[in-house]
Amino acid sequence: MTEAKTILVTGGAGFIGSAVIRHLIADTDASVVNLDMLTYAANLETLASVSGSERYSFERVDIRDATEVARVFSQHQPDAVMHLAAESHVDRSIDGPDDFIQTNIVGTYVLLEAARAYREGLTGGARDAFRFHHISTDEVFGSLGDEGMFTEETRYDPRSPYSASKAASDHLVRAWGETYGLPVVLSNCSNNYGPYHFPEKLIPLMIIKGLAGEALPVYGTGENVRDWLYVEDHARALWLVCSRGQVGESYNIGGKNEVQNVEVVRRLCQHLDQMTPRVDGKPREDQISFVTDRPGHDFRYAIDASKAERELGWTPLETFESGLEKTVRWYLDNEDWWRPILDGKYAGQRLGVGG
Ligand code: NAD
Ligand code: TDX
Repeated sequence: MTEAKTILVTGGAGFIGSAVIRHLIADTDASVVNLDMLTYAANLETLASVSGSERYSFERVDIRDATEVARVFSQHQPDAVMHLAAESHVDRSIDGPDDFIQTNIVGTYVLLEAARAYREGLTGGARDAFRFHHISTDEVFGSLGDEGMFTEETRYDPRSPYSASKAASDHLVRAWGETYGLPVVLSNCSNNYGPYHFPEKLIPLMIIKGLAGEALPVYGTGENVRDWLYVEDHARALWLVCSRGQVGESYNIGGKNEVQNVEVVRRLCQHLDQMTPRVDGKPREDQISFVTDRPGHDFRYAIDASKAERELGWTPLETFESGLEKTVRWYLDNEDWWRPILDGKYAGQRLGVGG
């Protein structure tokens, strides 16, 4: 798909979608249509650096609204869809799975049907070049023990309402590829971190609580392992998957940064202590508090990204050390971005303890 000109990005007002849009506007000549219904997780200020571009437009639309989604396809005539819109927080899926089923499964179905109908109306090169790229997670593969890594061949084994809904949407996307010939590509990525991350997720929550002198709630023993990837490295990978990936294929994306949760929190504390020491001079590690575990807490994720490296020439540029330091610095410098979230949408309370 070398001729792609207009990219329909769903969920572009979220954490990863906004990084994709900033990358597309800054580093390619593509035009971007951002389709987002603006849930609690969205923030249009995240797009301030690109919203003035004539190559950017915004549509406030729910992906479950078939009429509106069809209108957006017809009006903007996209060459590709990068589908990121989703409910994304595992803890919220434990407290209330319904939105996850509706948006992640039904919404993806609505989008697939709209893409199929729209592509039927295209001719020649445009029809062949059209792509539907589904952005998914490594959580669809389940939980690893101490050894091994997820590859593209790993059997699906989702264990939370969130990961089950993402697995279902992956299956729908593949089915639309096989059955209707929709040119689909998929990617499954590990944990992202970086600027503009909603403070319900581990890293931004610990930075903000660390600054406030509050307890840092580490679930269970803190020995669970996540494989961290800087969000801008993911955004570059996603554009490579969309523009160069083979139709029908999926690509695992990961940062080769496996770290235990408690170690992530310790490193964040050390960065904060260096950049802005506590008034009493004590280390923020003292604030770490081990709390009741997440129900069904996956033990370990680790991604083998060699296919994306080999076939797409992608490699992460950020190390975990440099990325974490940049991230802490960003939260220190951008309180005007996250403070209103704490005051309105989410105040940092524990989520997902289950019934
Ligand atoms: P996010 O929660 O920050 O953003 C999601 C965006 O989708 C928000 O802007 C929200 O308004 C929008 N949205 C939600 N429901 C919608 C609907 N019904 N219609 C239209 N828009 C809707 O999520 P994120 O962390 O940026 O994740 C983006 C995608 O990447 C998701 O599909 C997620 O599953 C996947 N993913 C995330 C990670 C991660 O570490 N965050 C890792 C791998 C994959
Ligand atoms: O307060 C906390 N304490 C804690 O110990 C929080 C919020 C989390 N945790 C643990 C749970 C996980 O083991 O930290 C780890 C990371 O938690 P999250 O930030 O909630 O991410 P995770 O559940 O791993 O899922 C993320 O990565 C994969 C994204 O939210 C998903 O959208 C993505 O698919």
